Amino acid sequence: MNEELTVTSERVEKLAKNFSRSDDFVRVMTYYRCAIMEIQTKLNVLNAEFSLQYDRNPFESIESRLKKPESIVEKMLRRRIPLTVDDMEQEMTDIAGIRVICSFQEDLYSLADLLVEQDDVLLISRKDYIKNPKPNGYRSLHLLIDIPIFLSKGKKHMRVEVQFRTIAMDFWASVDHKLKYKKELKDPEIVVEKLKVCADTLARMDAEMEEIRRTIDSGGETE
Ligand code: 0O2
Repeated sequence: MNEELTVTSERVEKLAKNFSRSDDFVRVMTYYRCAIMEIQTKLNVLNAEFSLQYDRNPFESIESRLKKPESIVEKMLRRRIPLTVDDMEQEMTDIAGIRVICSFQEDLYSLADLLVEQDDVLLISRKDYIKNPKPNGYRSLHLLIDIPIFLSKGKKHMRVEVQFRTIAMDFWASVDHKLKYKKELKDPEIVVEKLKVCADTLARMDAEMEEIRRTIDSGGETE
């Protein structure tokens, strides 16, 4: 067992326990939860309307999460961000996260565009790891969004990271995520290489499925 790592994670755990106990932390996390609800509602409305128009739902499922206090503290320490709730709000952009899983790549882009076009949604940044996959093969569209939540004493702007991906991209990312925590891998380089091949294969399958859908939508005629 790596002793240094154990000491570090113990320290993180202890700091996280104190940090997450404060009233300010609990209040801000509640605001992030509200921001997630706002975006989820917007996506559900778009899903319902889209299905009327095109006879299919653009997304299969939505997942959401608030970053755990341990992960927040670990990242803040790593990035040398002072451990205060104000600094957390200012510097951390992934406390609130939503993942939208779609069947087709085309729908994923349409949904993302429709979301950011809304009056009260402000797009802060857009990272397209589908057009520009990460070297390991990771694919997803990441939007960082500013959204107001309406509280009893006024309006508060919150930031939420929204990840859009297809079922195939999500399958790959979930397996990749799991493997990263497997420390007993015998040959990680080969694994990384094989995972990259899988990611590329899945991307080709996504493109083929999209092609099949287009053929069906156009009445079954092929070019
Ligand atoms: P979790 O557990 O999913 O929350 P930052 O987000 O600031 O640390 P960066 O590089 O700006 O750093 O963010 P990036 O890489 O654009 O997006 C980070 C999130 O994207 C990750 O969050 C993952 O959810 C996902 N992600 C990015 N790269 C990979 C990858 O190679 N494999 C997998 N499975 N997911 C990836 P967290 O907080 O790391 O993890």
